[in-house]
Amino acid sequence: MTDFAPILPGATIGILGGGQLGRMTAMAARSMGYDIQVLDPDPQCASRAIASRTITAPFTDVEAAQELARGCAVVTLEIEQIARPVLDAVAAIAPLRPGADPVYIIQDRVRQKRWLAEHKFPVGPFHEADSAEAIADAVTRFGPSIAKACHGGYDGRGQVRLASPEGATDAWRALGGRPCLVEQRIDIAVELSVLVARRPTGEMVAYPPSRNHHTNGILTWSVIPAELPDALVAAAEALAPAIAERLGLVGLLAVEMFFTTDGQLLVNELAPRPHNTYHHSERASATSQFEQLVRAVCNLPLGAPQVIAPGAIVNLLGDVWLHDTAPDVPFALGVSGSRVHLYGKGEARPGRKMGHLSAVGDSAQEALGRALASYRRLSPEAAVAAGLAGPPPALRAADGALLAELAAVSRGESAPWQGPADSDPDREDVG
Ligand code: AIR
Repeated sequence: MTDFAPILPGATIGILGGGQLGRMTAMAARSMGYDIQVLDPDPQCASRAIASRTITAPFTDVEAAQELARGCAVVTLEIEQIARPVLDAVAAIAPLRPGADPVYIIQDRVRQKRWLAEHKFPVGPFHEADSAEAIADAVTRFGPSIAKACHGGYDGRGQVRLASPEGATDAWRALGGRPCLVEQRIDIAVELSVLVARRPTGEMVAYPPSRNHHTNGILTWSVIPAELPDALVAAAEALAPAIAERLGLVGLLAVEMFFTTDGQLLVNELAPRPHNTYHHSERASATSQFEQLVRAVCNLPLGAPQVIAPGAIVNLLGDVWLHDTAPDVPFALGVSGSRVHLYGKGEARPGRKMGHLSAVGDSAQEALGRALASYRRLSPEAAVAAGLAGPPPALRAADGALLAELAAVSRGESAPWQGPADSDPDREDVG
């Protein structure tokens, strides 16, 4: 039975995972008077500085996770790759929020896609592959595709792009000869995401969409508000809570979406935790995603999600530290409205998320321009390498196909998503 008693400040919150997402959640929890304990395989994990106790153990260690749960009023997580026996063992001792089932569905890419399709949520064409031949078959059918490892890949890892079936053997090998998901490459007009918070009572709030830009599968920048037509915003803001409710998840759910060049709104992937595309919420939103997670898992009233100042972030990957010139933090901070966020990770590796720059402004365009200007000042070499040395992208004046589709949405000629399929036979059973 769900326990609706609020978990009050002074209590201890456990977090499975101690990376940057746990660290920023822990900071918010500390501000609200909670204590924090974390479990992470890395003894030097980013949350260590904030947590009162760090248990060093792999995400498969049931006994270590039980030890964490015994000391906590509630346990949440900041990475979804936690073994199912660990999730179940924790849930038997303390409330596990988001819940073992939603995490189990989301943590495997094939299971997640299958679940979305079965529940009639809009997804692009995909195929499950357990051999090089199966990958080749999928690419023959789909054309240009992307193969993604079912498990363990995040931040662009465990993904291989395929232009033709000839690449299948190499892709299969590169993914370690393990089952994978093959997705047709989509013609994307806009990448966006919506963050939802859900309490044990079922109450939800959805944040306005964030507009995102990825390079090689890793987020480069995010900006809010997304500067998209109202109809598209409304469709995205309805889609994400419908998924959270159907999953029966408690905590945060980030839904990454594509708006395609032919006017469809598709779900790309789900994350049952704080998300990189809402790091601007610390500055741009009435309630940051990290505070919101604490409120949701402690069953406190959810905070307002609205934008109080247009905001943007640019990620700082390990590459920034690997160029000849050291990052110039003082110069970067000279940009009006900018702030630097560093995660305290000891080792800079290419593609590793080490921190981000944020900026606020009078408009989304200004906030993004400032965050990118700050990035160019921090590391001109990294800006050139990341393709961010030129003028900032114009959020309102994109290419012709996008403008045509967005105009059709604005005129009401195209509906990006029609709402949950009420005829879904097992609608009642989930939640
Ligand atoms: N993370 C979790 N899923 C996706 C991402 N990016 C965050 C979590 C996790 C950290 O990345 O905060 O703990 C791991 O970062 P790294 O650089 O140690 O691999």
